[in-house]
Amino acid sequence: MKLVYPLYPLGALLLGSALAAPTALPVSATGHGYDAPTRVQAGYVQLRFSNASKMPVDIGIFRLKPGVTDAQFRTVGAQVATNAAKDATDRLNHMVDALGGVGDVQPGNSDSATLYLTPGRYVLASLDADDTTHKTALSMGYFREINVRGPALKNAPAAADYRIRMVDYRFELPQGVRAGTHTWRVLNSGQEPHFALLARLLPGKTFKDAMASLMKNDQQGPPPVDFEHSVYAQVLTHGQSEDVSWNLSAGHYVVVCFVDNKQGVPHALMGMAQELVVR
Ligand SMILES: [Cu+2]
Repeated sequence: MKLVYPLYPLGALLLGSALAAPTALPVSATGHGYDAPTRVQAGYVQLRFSNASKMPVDIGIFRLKPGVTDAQFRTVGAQVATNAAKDATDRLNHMVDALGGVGDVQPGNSDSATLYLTPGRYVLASLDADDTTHKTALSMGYFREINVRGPALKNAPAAADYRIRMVDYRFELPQGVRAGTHTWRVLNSGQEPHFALLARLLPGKTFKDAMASLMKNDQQGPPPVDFEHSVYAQVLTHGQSEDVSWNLSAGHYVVVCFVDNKQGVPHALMGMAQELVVR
């Protein structure tokens, strides 16, 4: 029996590394809401989001702060979605921590993001609204509670290919980015919440054109960037990061954050609009 004992730590190590992948969290959009588990273990989680509905849908993960109710989240979330109140984003930030998620997924498609969840009460939610009808995704059912239970697993993902670090109010962007599918770690080292949206400049358009368009409130004519094929990492509270996989074609991109400050000014107009070259 003496042999067994010294072998045990090695066995545990091998077993440990085999189990070290982020926990899968499968979620699908049905057209009437999210189909999702009601609980998941704390640690790194790979949100695997598929869209079985007929409309593009996104998903964000939010940890409710103590005492915050579902109803409060939904009320303020709807105000954020419809730009109904200048300070709605700020009020929501005091109610939740934003842990990331997946940007708009087209019908029939899927996408994933790897993020870290500590134990607590969470909601899966979309803070989108239809531009013309102002109908919110929340009112269509895109709101779901999920419990994250401890202890947290030690299952960190492998290092990402590229990294975007967000501070107040700037992006630290990687150099020498190659076209194709790569993993990106997006992390928020600032105090305010931020997100990163990458949109390619349309042929013949410059970063200056994109900035001029951002400055104007009344959008006339087509935008100078391809918003339709943009990719983005969802809103992250300070200290949070998420890993996403993006397939970028070569070109010049604008990286922007549209989170509003306390006065309702988008961060994009405070320095968080920068150029990224993909070759
Ligand atoms: Cu920002």
